[in-house]
Amino acid sequence: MPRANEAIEQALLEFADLLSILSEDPFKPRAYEKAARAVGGYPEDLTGKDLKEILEVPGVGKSIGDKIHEFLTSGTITELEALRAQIPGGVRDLMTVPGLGPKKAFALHGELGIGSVDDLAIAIGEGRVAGLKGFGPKTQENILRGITQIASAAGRVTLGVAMDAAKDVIARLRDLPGVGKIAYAGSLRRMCETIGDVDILVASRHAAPIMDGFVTHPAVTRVLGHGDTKSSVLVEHGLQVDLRVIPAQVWGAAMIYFTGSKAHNVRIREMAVRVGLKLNEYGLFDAKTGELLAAKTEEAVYAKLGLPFIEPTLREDRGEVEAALAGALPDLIQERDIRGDLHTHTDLTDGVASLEEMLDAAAARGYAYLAVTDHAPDLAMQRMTTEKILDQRERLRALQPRHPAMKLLHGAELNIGPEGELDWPDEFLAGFDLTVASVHSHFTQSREEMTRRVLRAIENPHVHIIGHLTTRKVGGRPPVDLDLEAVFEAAGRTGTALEVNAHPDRLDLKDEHILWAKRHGVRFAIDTDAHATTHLDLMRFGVATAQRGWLTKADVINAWPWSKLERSLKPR
Ligand code: DGT
Ligand code: CA
Ligand code: CA
Ligand code: ZN
Repeated sequence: MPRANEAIEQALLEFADLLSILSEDPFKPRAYEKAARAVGGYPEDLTGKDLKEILEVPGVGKSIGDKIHEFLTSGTITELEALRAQIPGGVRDLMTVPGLGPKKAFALHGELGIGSVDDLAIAIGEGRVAGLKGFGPKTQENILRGITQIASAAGRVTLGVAMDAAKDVIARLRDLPGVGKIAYAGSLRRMCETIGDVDILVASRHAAPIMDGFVTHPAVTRVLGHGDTKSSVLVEHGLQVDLRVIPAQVWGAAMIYFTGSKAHNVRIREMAVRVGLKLNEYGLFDAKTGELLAAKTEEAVYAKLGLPFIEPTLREDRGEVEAALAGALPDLIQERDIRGDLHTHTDLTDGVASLEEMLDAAAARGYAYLAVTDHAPDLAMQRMTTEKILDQRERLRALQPRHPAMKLLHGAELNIGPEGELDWPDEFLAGFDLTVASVHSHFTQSREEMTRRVLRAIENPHVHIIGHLTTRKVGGRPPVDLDLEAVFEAAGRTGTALEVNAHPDRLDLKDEHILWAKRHGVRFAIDTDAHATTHLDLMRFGVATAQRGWLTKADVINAWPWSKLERSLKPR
């Protein structure tokens, strides 16, 4: 089963959201938010824990602890239900639009009687919303973008959610008798940013007991189909999981077929046809005689087509077949190439782990360096001060001897202000080993303003990395409006690295942007932006996204040895 922590985190975040609408107290919602994050990042599964154990989670006091305990024992929180009941359904529906907060939702509902997302789109189209205070053309445009995004994300989940579900199903099926190979294929294996459904393949000669084990999995909420060789179910988040049982002799051909993408399959099938072959999920055949030429492994099938193995993250028909034919496939960055994380937080700001815990967790991953980059003062709610960050620097330096194999870097995540200004003057910035600069506010500036703002940060010699450039959330907040061509040109010219934020809710830069930026000679930093020790493991999603952007380890500064990275951090 998935950990209870994520469900609790969601419930507490909703609690915080509802409180921020319904109560005047600005601090209470923050306490719930902080506790939610702490539970989400807590290494231990809270399932079955008693109140005393729950109170060991940092940031969880008696009142929140009671609610968590209630959730664990009954599956719900009475007070949360009561809060939900106080918000009109129409307002809640409107709040599902990314970028539409509670205040605006209440105004639309109360003053114009708009009670659904569909109504809202119509009302904007008819010009009815324009009369409302605070709903200028820019705001309306943002709302419409948000609505479009909901439509295109409908029925899909993030990579992180799909990966958890797939692992959960595979863990249970793996031990069933008769299960040989088992693996996920489809968009999940290609590590796409959103997943429509999870495709799992099992090699076995006895499908029936495997199908039975699958459809009775405790995570299954509905059985859509229960067949001899294929079954489909729904699990949490309405996610569909398809399971196919195939003979082991055709494993490779089936894996290629069901990994896709469809466009990649079409390309290689056409290649086969041109030389008198036939390719399908059962193998590669001589079209005339029907003789089976290859099927057992992906390598064998590709080889008979005259191709080297093509990594799943490249199989999007973006030139990988041509590159493979020319012997010019990129030597893709791998997770083992990553030598450190350059964007991480501690409990000095909104992280949930202490400095010591973060360092220990990074050391356990075998990192050669780690940058601690807590938020800077201009993000007011984090209450950072110059004194606090200097004190942290001293503590970090004092901890260095405990980590002889890992270079500790003291940094900060700076805020790129609306004019491109940063939190501290240059002299102070020069004192950091490394800085990340990110946009955290004023998301709706015009393209010209936003581009000027980001370019100023890129040109600042004390900025080493631009964090989550577009600020988009997958299936949530839309990206800011930026002249990416100008940004990538400047980043390439100055050597300021662009982040590939590994969090599956962000994946920012995303694959297409990485490909585009790479053409300008941009350097990248694949970072987790960890707010908990467990988040350091999200690195794999960042690496996969970098692979989808065709990056090699030479492109990625945190795959460089410390001596090379150190040289690149000197002010330009
Ligand atoms: P998704 O589920 O929308 O995130 O994306 P996929 O790529 O997982 O698509 P899905 O689940 O419909 O199918 C899994 C793979 O099966 C797909 O990547 C390629 C293969 N496939 C499905 N339909 C076709 C087809 O009509 N022709 C070919 N050549 N391959 C197909
Ligand atoms: Ca799929
Ligand atoms: Ca499917
Ligand atoms: Zn951050």
